[in-house]
Amino acid sequence: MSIAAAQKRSFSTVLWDYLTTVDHKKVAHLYLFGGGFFFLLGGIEALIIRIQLIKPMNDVVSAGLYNEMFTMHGTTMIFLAAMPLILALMNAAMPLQIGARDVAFPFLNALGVWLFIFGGILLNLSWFLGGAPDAGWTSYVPLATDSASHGVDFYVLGLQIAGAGTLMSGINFLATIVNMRAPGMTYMRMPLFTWTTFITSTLILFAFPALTIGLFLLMFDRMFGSAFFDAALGGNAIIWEHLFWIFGHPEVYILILPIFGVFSEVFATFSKKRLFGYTAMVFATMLIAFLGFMVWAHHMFTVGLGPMANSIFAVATMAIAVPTGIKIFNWLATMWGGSIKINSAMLWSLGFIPTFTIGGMTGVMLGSAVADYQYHDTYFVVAHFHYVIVGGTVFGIFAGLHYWWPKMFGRILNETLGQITFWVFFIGFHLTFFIQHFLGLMGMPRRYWVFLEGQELDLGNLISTIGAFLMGVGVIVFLYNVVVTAIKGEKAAADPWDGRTLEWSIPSPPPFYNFKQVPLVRGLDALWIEKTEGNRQMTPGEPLDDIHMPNGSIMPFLMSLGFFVAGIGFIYQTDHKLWFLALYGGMAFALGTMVVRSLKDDLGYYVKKEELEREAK
Ligand code: HEM
Ligand SMILES: [Cu+2]
Repeated sequence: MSIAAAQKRSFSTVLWDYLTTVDHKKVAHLYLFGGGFFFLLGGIEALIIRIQLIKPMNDVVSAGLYNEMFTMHGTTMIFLAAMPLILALMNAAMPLQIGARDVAFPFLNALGVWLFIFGGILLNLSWFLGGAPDAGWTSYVPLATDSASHGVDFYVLGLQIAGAGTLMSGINFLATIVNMRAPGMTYMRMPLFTWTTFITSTLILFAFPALTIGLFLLMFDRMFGSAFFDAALGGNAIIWEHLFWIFGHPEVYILILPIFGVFSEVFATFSKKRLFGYTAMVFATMLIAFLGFMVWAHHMFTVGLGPMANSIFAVATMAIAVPTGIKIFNWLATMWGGSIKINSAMLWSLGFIPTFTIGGMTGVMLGSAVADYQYHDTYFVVAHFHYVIVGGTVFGIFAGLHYWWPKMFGRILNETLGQITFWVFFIGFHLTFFIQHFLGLMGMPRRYWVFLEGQELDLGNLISTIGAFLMGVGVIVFLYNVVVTAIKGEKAAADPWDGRTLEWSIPSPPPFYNFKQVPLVRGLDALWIEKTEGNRQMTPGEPLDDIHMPNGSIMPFLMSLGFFVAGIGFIYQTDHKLWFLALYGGMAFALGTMVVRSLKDDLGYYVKKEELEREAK
């Protein structure tokens, strides 16, 4: 490979390049395309749900198909859209923010993204192979163990494979941030997005194993005759709920903490001020992460754990409002007196503050165990969690994409289209979900296929559906923007936003080795410090020298393919023993690729110093 690789490349070279890439910047693209695709799919499923609920006693979809729709919508949005899109932002920005040339384990990074893609494909194959999962994204037993089609099996195997990928990414990011920071980049000089990536990765590290275990037990109950959750045989169905929510509650913080990091970068950059209360922000993030592990049973208030347990979990839940409030006020104080520039990234961030605050307030309401008996499993809950995951995570993903798009693709997204996207989506969002609070309080249950006439639920549901379509329009405008930008977008300078952190000190898009010389960091907002002292670029933290790079590899793709085939084998071996061939074959193939990977020395290659010098001219 040579640096002067700017020639026009054919489709197959580009494809091969992505199939074999171990470069975090291209892995970010893969997460973006994969996550974006599934976001559209989950969005279509949401629209089908809303079409069914547009009027009372509607019959556009059958009851069974409706169950599949909301199950796949929730599962897809959480695991295959929101998380991968966040991983896209992390891969795109975090290594650059700490002045690293790559992540600690580039091969593992590629393996993570392919496991996610194959897991997502496996899960969605269920639509074509006799029925999708239909027991909700929470897959509560005994509903899940009794579900007759193979749907839930696809859920178990698909999530197991995709989840393994996420766990790997988390570990990889931890190792990267601990080991690969540029000289001078102490922990308390790290940009906030890097901090939240770090803390989120610890959450992944501790939360995902609970899901893994839960899925294994469910798999054994459904496929191999065990009875972990079967009360009739001495099992316990509540154990599933505990395992699921010990994972599931931290999961919502995995979805929101990185986004807090995005907003912190955006507010600081476009207010031209250093983030207010940086240290408090870091510790508030840690505190939220810690409390996030202590509150899972607030999803189980109505299970009957008793008043003592309910009270403890209620208090712990409400306590999270404190560090979250600290953050909200710090963002406001960051803007206070700043020289504020309002563009698309800023609009999403500004829109987030009131939206997320509403979501937080209904969260505190739900955290009251007594009141939850009334709200539980009503549309109030649906409204609450969409206010936090859409008003938080999805807004933040859009903010992050508008902010880092120039760095990721070398072009700036069209500003007008960006603002149209925001306003259409924002108005659509509040139309859809605000009214659902009241539908819930009026008794409309969650996950019901139809509602009755004459219960005053008609108008609210109609408005909600109209809002959902507006959101769809917003997304279409965004896609149009992406296409327009790709064709004739404005070329981005290295530092289009007058940024503060290291990623803006190198070209857009960055060269494959990121930093020619790893920069020397002298404080928080490293680039800003140099700018204020009149330096036009970062002072290098090392002499110019050969750069060691990893080789690309098709192995991560093949390994994931092996697990995918084995997954299908697992699902169908209950029907016919011949499927054991796929099971063992896929496993053997995956393990074979691991053996090859372990035995083959792959020392990478060097970009020569002379080549780097020549390029500088
Ligand atoms: C395009 C905007 C969206 C619309 C119109 C929408 C609509 C809905 C509706 C109507 C339900 C409730 C179904 C029912 O209980 O009967 C639902 C459930 C759910 N949604 Fe969304 N949604 C949207 C976006 C999202 C996003 C972005 C996420 C996550 C990142 C998400 C996560 C969930 C989850 C986890 C459930 C629960 C599924 C279940 O009960 O098993 N939604 N959505
Ligand atoms: Cu929770």
